[in-house]
Amino acid sequence: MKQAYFKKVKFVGSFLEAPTRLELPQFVFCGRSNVGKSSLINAILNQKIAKVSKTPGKTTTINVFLVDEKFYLVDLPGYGFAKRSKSMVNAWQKPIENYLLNANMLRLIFLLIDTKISIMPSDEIFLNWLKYNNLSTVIVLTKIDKASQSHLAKTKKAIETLNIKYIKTSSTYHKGIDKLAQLIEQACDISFNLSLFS
Ligand SMILES: Nc1nc2c(ncn2[C@@H]2O[C@H](COP(=O)(O)OP(=O)(O)O)[C@@H](O)[C@H]2O)c(=O)[nH]1
Ligand SMILES: [Mg+2]
Repeated sequence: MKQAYFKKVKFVGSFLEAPTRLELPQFVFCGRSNVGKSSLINAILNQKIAKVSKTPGKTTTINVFLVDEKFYLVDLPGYGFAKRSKSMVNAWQKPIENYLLNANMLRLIFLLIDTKISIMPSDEIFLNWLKYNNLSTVIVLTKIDKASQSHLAKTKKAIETLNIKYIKTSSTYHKGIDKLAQLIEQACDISFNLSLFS
């Protein structure tokens, strides 16, 4: 059932470089363009606050939302959009890397994967980078409503070899959103241990 998990949401702003020194816990959403980041944020917050677009590669800034004056959700620009010039792809990396490595209150990184498309080379590169830098990552499988059973089985198999926790979601049908909201809520606590979350 659809319900509001969080009450008060404030759009902090769009940034070219995310503020690394924030005083509250931060949760980051990243993944390839069009994977469903903005839709997922809207589903979690139960309002249309993040822009959803049919054209991939629209969000090129870092959008920050403050929730219940308790934590921040950070919507990163999508990567792996072929129509962008190579220099844009490189320009994406530096400020993001800088932010992820220096954010003082970063709690979890949600890496979104389209269930039907599965893990692409750009996701793999990014996942390796996250692992190398010891950043707590949870995979969010998106658009499960669009994936067949065989797509889902194939994608699950690919993820299980990575040994990373994952949550299956559909923003359209509000599936898995409660679990994600719960995870965010729990991970605000400094003593939270991701390996114990199920
Ligand atoms: N069927 C389906 N479509 C979705 C879902 N989530 C997002 N989309 C669609 O996927 C497209 C890209 O979504 P968006 O949230 O803008 O992706 P972003 O580029 O990662 O922020 C839009 O056309 C959305 O309507 C979902 O759960 N199910
Ligand atoms: Mg977006």
